[in-house]
This record gives sequence, structure tokens and C-alpha cells, in this order.
Amino acid sequence: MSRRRTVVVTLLGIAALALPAAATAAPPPPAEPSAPYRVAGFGLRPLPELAAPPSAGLGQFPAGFGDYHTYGELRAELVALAAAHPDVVRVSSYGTSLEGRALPLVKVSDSVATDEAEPEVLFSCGQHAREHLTVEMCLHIVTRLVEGHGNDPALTALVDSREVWVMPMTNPDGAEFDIATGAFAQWRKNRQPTPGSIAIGTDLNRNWGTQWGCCGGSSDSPFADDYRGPAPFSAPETAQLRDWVGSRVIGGEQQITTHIDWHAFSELVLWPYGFTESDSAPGLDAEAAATFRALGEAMAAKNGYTPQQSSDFYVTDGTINDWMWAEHGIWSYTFEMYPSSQEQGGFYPTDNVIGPQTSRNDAAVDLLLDYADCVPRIIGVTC
Ligand code: 0X9
Ligand code: CA
Ligand code: CA
Ligand code: ZN
Repeated sequence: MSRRRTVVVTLLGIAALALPAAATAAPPPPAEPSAPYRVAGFGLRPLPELAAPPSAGLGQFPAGFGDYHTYGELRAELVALAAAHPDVVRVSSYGTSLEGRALPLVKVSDSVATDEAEPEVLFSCGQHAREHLTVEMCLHIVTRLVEGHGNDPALTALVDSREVWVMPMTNPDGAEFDIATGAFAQWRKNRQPTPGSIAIGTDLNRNWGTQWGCCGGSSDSPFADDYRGPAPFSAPETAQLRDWVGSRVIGGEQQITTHIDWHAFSELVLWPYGFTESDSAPGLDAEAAATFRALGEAMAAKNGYTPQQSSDFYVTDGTINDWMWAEHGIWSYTFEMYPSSQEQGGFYPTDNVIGPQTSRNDAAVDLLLDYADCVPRIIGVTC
């Protein structure tokens, strides 16, 4: 069990009252997807107008944290970026959270409106509500690639030869709840009620369908911070992310080759499996394990994090990385960001670290983008 897992039960009764009911926003106009998306059978929806009201409380980050982005600020930033660079960035949504917030999806590539034959890379952030620095990481990835395109030769080459998908806030209900009152709620899960319980929230990173609940790496108690939910993909946020990744299988081939799911904290680079301490297991042979390790260590050499198999940190079941690999063969990593300890701010470092601690990962991100054409070439295997 994580040394960082905190008891939140006592907060539930009061905090839940502060959260307004979800707004029923007018449905957005239907998207006009480009032809390749239609072929893929998946209509990308435009990011609709703000789908949920501001929280009843302040709904803002406290003093010292003002540079972190709320859900609304994130949306505004992305929409402005897309307006300024319409040829390389496109903002849409892959679904709707339990409380009705559009789940933002950003694509960065040359000819961004076209599905080209380029390796696709996915970055996801914020599965855990209080890990706000990860949202900044995803926003930084988008901004850096977009602004580097046409200015920095290396970034131009990466953007031109890859299709980069970014999900900057995969748990917006939890993130907004965490800042709703003006003091952090220490919230981790989504905001989904569990039938038959007064407890709120499922740990999205225990709700994935691979080895769900198999191995003591999650809890069956709805009050627990690592509650796995009543069934795999019971959370709308994981189910819709799953479906979107499935929509990237085209002509029988998964287009996404590499993925980082950003978390905090501990400064680690982690790879599958999390559910077993064995280096290899069904679906993960010795060569794949060596490949995961080689790219993981190479990325860690760039950012100074510690590289290890996920289960060496602690055993988890039902995580996104195990699912991405087992179901789709995606080279999927978790990065646990700054800091390395609770004493340095834990889940809540002040906003002065956003710049240095996001750019710290630039070289590791570039490496993941670079190897996206054939990750096994890092151990001398051709694709
Ligand atoms: O427990 C998690 O979901 C992640 N750590 S966090 O403190 N951000 O909650 C780690 C997930 C990585 N996978 C494994 N350790 N198996
Ligand atoms: Ca392209
Ligand atoms: Ca493509
Ligand atoms: Zn996390």
C-alpha cells in the first residue's frame, strides 16, 4: 500500500455538499469529422461550451498556486492556442465526465485535420485529481510542440512526422472538486457515487479492465482511495478513454505506439506490468520487458527520475499502463513527477515549480516521440 495514500473519508460528507449538481448544457452541434475519422467510425466532437457551472466555492487555486490551470482556464488556453495555430493543433473531446464536463482532447501534427500515416503518440494527465502538476505537464507538451513547430528544427521534424494526442485532464470532476472550496481537498478519485454506498469516487487508475482487482493492488471498499469501482470500466472517464483508444485501431492496426500517463509524485519512470512482480508474464515476453526497460532507462537518464518496473514501486491492478500494453500493444509508461518527497510539497508543490519541473521532461518526451516509429530498435530489434 502506498505510503502516500491518505484517508479522505472524513471529508466526504461536508465536501460533497459544496459541489453543485451537474448542469445540463445544450448539446453541442454535431462535429464534422474529417474523412479518415469517419472511416474509423469515430466522430470527433468539438469541445463544447463550458458544460458545467463554476463550483459553489471559490473554484480557484489558493494563493501560491495561481499559475495552475482550472478546468475552465485549461479550456480557454487550448482554444486560444488552436485559434493561433489552426494548422498544427486541433482541440476536441473524447467524451463527457460523470458531472457533464467535456473531456478535452488535443491533437498536434502537421496537416492536423488529416489522419496521416504517421506513428501516433498519446499523453494523458490528471487521472488523479490532486496531481495538478500533471495537467501542467500536458499543457506544456502541447504548447512546446506547437510553438516549436516552424521555429526549432528538431521539434518541427517531430511534429511533422508524428501525430501527437494529448488528454490534459482525464478526471476534470475530481480536479475541480479538489479546488472547489479554496483549500485543497486532497482528492484523488473521480466523483462517481457507488450504488449501495454513501461513499463517493472510483480510483480511475484501478478501474481498467486488465487484471482488474486480481492481485491485492486495489481496494473493494468504496471508501478507499484506491477503490477499483464495482466493475471494470464502471467509470465513464475510463470507459470513454478506452473507447477512444479503440477507435485508433484502423485496418486492424493500433495507430498509437507509445504513451505516457502522467502522475505525481516520487520522480519515477514506471513500466508494465504493475499487477505482478514478475518481469515477464502472459503478453509480456522477455524481449518486450527488455525493450520497456531500455526506453524507460533512456528516458530516466534525461530527466533524472528513477526507472523501474511498476510493481517494484508497489503492486497495482487495473491500471491504465497494463491495459494499454495487454490490449493494444502500446508501449505505455507512467511518469511520477516532482517532488521526490512529501517534505518538498507532496501532491501540492507551489506554482513556481511548474516551469522547471515540466521542461525537465522535454528530452524524455522527445525520446518517446522519436522511438514511436519502432520502440524495439532501442535494443537493436527491427520492426
Ligand atoms: O498508484 C498509482 O496509480 C500511481 N501512483 S500515484 O501516487 N500517482 O497514485 C502509480 C501507478 C503506476 N503503476 C504501478 N505502480 N503499478
Ligand atoms: Ca501529420
Ligand atoms: Ca494516423
Ligand atoms: Zn497518480
